[in-house]
Amino acid sequence: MKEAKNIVRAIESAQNIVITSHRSPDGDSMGSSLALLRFIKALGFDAVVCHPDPCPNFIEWIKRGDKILDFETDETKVIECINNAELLFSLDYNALSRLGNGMGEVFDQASGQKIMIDHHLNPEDFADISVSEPTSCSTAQLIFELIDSSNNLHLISSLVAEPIYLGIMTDTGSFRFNSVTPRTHEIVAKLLNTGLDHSKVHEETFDGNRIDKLKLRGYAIAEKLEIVPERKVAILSLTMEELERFNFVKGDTEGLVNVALSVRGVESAVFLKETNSAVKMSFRSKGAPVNGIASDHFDGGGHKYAAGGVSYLEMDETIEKLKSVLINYF
Ligand SMILES: [Mn+2]
Repeated sequence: MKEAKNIVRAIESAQNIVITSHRSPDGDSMGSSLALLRFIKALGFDAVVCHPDPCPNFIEWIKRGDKILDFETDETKVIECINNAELLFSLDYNALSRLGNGMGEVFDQASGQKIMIDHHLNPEDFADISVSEPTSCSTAQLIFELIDSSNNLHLISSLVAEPIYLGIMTDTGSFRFNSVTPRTHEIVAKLLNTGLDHSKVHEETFDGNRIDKLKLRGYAIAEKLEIVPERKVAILSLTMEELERFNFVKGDTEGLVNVALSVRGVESAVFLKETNSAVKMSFRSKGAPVNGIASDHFDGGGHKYAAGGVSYLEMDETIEKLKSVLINYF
């Protein structure tokens, strides 16, 4: 990373440092934030991590006593930190809208030096130094590169390695996506050499299921999974009544669409979830693109192989409409 030495120099000369990341924290936003924080501490300095909203339960454990302020809970404090900072990091996002309205404006108006480190496409130009590497599997991997390229590998303890591993693991679907390269595995080898307990990271992240969540998913697969063989499409739906029956909480249906997609012979999957206001739809595919059907018929859009949509019809009518248009896409 050619900017690494400049970035470390900026860390060494700044009075107050703030690390930010995007809304709805995930393993990579949490991992890259905590890895950078712990690296800055290992250099002998300090920083404050400020996120837009609180971190979800399943990755709460990665904090290990480090504090993360969030704008939703501690607005005044976050504004104060951002305004007083001489150096501000933007990790795992490349557009200020990803901070949400309130925090985005505060960040935009802040006078400190801004450094963006990110791996998404089409970065906005808001930072003084921008490290934009869309070929990197995760921002956590870029934090490793920052540490490596500034000749500070010796500062990677297992405490620094752990959040880097978490970010790489979650952003690569546990090392299965195309974004994983030989370099990723080289980095992971170095992380393991610090004494990091990698199986603990998997266990803490994925083995914290509530029994209600598992029963809801079991029910969905046993009773509600429908295959349309002529179109190689799987359809999975859950009504509000069904969700309530299993004491649904946010996150319980996360990734369920990928379970439908994992059926042999199935090339595309649609997951429909009823909410108070509408039926929300997730489209996934490993064959034909799905953004077209989402934007043409369900007020949505997204990427070629992962898209979202919405329907204001009843669940039954929505599924009927979906089935009637499948033939045009699959
Ligand atoms: Mn990421």
